[in-house]
Amino acid sequence: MTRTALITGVTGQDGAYLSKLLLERGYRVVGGHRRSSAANFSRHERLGIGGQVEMVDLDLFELSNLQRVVDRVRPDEVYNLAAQSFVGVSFEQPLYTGEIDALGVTRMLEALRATGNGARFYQASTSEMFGKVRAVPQDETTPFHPRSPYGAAKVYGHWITVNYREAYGMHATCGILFNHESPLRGPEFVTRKLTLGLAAVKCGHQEVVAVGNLEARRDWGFAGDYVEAMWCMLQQPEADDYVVATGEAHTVRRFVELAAEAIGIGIAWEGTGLEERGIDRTSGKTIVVVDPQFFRPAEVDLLVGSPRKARERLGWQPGTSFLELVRMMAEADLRAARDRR
Ligand code: NDP
Ligand code: GDR
Repeated sequence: MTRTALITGVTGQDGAYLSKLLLERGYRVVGGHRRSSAANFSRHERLGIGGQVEMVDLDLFELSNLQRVVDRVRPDEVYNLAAQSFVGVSFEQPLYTGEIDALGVTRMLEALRATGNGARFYQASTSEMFGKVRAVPQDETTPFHPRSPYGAAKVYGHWITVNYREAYGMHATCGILFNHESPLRGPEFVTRKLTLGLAAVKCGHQEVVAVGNLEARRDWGFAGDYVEAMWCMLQQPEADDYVVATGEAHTVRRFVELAAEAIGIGIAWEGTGLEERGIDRTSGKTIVVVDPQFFRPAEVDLLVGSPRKARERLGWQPGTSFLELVRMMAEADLRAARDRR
């Protein structure tokens, strides 16, 4: 029998990759998207699945809306990917971030509990919950210490999911995913900002790329690999929590260097602190500058995860290396920038 999956946040990076995966596996995929003045399904178009997902209006702000959607759709699996997902903006919009990323999860769980058809639930938890890390690498037992309203809201979303599992026996699982990127990544996140910006510099569309903290270290994987882990989690007989990561950390600085190299630019660094600049070795021009507007009021310096449990229990491992990921993103954005000429 055809299984039905409901994906909230279906228009986002992960929503698009997960839709493609589930369609390929024969699911009926229903996507929840919030109303906006211009519907944006461009990621689905880019993955060649435009029009294949059944779209429903869904906003995590509105409990009655979620109840009606769940009643109508009768999902077997629910992937709760919707969120205000940008850490930087969460400092500017802490209440909205809490409404959606914390209480929104409870609304979704309540809607499912009320329907009582036993749908399996996936919550998009995050490495940002580890924040000021208490152990390196981080795994499922590492205590949380969030460093942003986003991280704090996600900790609530995580624990309420665990609570509904324990209190009501729901098959509710949290995937604690570390940063995952792709050519479909939102342009405000540092990796995509860099690949878009450097491609624009290369094509003469812009002079410089301004960034914040070059020393931040992240465990970056490929989104296409990570949605596979989400699906594996919901196929387990028992619900549980899993870290999904590569186990490798790199600095933002290293990402700049490799992304530039991938499109034929050699970078040399000059100066320190706010005066530091990335220079194009060939032209001698400054192409990367540091701008304090991109610093965060409280920073997460290092995140690196241990994917051991996911490997042992789910048989999951990342299929794309860091270098392959950087090249994939840099080359895609260079091709697009050239087409804009
Ligand atoms: P995106 O920012 O690309 O997508 C977020 C999605 O949520 C969009 O579809 C957005 O809709 C939707 N959304 C936002 N607010 C609401 C709302 N009030 N009601 C319904 N939908 C809403 O995020 P990603 O795809 O990168 O991430 C997916 C999830 O995984 C998020 O919860 C994120 O916090 C979490 N996560 C992401 C990681 C990553 O590295 N990518 C790592 C760990 C966790 P719209 O298109 O209208 O804006
Ligand atoms: P993050 O991703 O906060 O880890 O959250 P982001 O790419 O925004 O930042 C990563 C690190 O890079 C530093 N940085 C910059 N960040 C941005 N956005 N822009 C810059 O110019 C810049 N310069 C340096 C940041 O300070 C930070 O240290 C992402 C989101 O997808 C979350 O939803 C998800 O939960 C986590 O990853 C895991």
